[in-house]
Amino acid sequence: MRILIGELAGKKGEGVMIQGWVSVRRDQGKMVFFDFRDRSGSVQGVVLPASPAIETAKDVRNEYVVSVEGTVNARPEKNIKAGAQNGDIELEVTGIEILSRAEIPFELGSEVNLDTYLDHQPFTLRSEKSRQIFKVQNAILQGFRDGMQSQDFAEFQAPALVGGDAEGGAAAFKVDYYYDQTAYLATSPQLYKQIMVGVFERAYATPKIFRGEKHSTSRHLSEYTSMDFEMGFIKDHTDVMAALEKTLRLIVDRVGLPVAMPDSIPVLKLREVQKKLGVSETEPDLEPEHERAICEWALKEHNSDFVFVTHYPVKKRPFYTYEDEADPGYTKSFDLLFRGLEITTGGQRIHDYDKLVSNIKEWGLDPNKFSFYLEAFKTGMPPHGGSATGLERLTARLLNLPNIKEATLFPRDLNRIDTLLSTDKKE
Ligand code: AMO
Repeated sequence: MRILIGELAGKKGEGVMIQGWVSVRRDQGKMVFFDFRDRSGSVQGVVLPASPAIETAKDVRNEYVVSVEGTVNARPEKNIKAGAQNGDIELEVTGIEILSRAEIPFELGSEVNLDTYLDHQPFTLRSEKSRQIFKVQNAILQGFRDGMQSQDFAEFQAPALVGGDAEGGAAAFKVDYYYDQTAYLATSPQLYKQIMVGVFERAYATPKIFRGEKHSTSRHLSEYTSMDFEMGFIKDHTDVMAALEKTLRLIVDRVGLPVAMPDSIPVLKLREVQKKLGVSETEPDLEPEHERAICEWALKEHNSDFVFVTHYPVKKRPFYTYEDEADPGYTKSFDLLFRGLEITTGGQRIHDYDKLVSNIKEWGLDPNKFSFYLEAFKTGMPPHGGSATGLERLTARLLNLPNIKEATLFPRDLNRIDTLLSTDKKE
């Protein structure tokens, strides 16, 4: 029966069978050494000249998938690798069965440029570094779900096929629907998560989001995963920020990487940020270099990798954003910046039906197209708000990866759907 490589340490002197990949093969005189790996780790194997497996061993190359039988031996004192997994044992191989041969484009883990890495993802994703990145991503998503559930939010499945863009500004991909109709891929679950406040009060979702980002940057994808939530009966946007902060703390805790997160994340109004940075207060948003600069300030002054920026101008935000009565012209909305990059947008929403209809018109949109959404408000909606955090952006910043594509399993952008759009591969 197969046992995992991670369990070998407790099997000294026993005969075992493991299954996995060959990471490295080394020939030393008449002996052959291997590093075998499976999902639990790696171990060194040695095939002695007299082993019945020696002929097969000579045939086995890197990345072959093998089933290996052998005895777990203590390593000679001089060969012990202190601190390394299985550093004090090795597997004396008595049998190897090749389950799959492999032909590799280059050695796994070699430094290749990003395009080559992405072109070969079915292979390159197996490297130690990539596996760690996506394990972290797995922990983030699980942490988000647990953080939400622990605050009494219920998960719902947001639709990917929608009638139009919910954000009033994001470029939506068209889909040929039945009977010559046009549908779109969702640019946000915004309208649906608000509708779900009427159902669950507190709802969250982790949908795929599609945006026609016709520019090539290190922070934009055409398809990304969004960690969305929405909650009813709030006092204002600060309740949303508190729920988000609580969940992020849990995520940071789970991931276990060093992150500067003080007891309270600094909060500044957009105009305060602009004043600090010497930028005109009439600018409606922050440029990437300003996001970086204010994050540097937060780290220096508050020992925080995070900073909330609130009160974006009414006209810069989508039609559903709540205006602050105490600060007319500005909204009860926020962005959360993390290590120089916006990772979250959120805020309080308008819950008054008439105000919402008049805003839709004012934003140059057609209220008839929003009648389905508007029914939620017509039929009674509490004060509410929520936010959305980009999974890949958070992963990239947590791991200090310069390009979001390194934190995306199968990135889609202007020039890439796997290798489908590569110019040299076109028919
Ligand atoms: P927004 O459009 O700011 O807000 O998106 C929210 C977060 O999603 C991530 N994000 C992206 N990640 C990768 N590639 C992209 N092209 C991309 N676009 C956005 C970012 C961003 O902060 N409905 C509102 C949210 C809300 O108010 O609840 C919205 O979609 O991390």
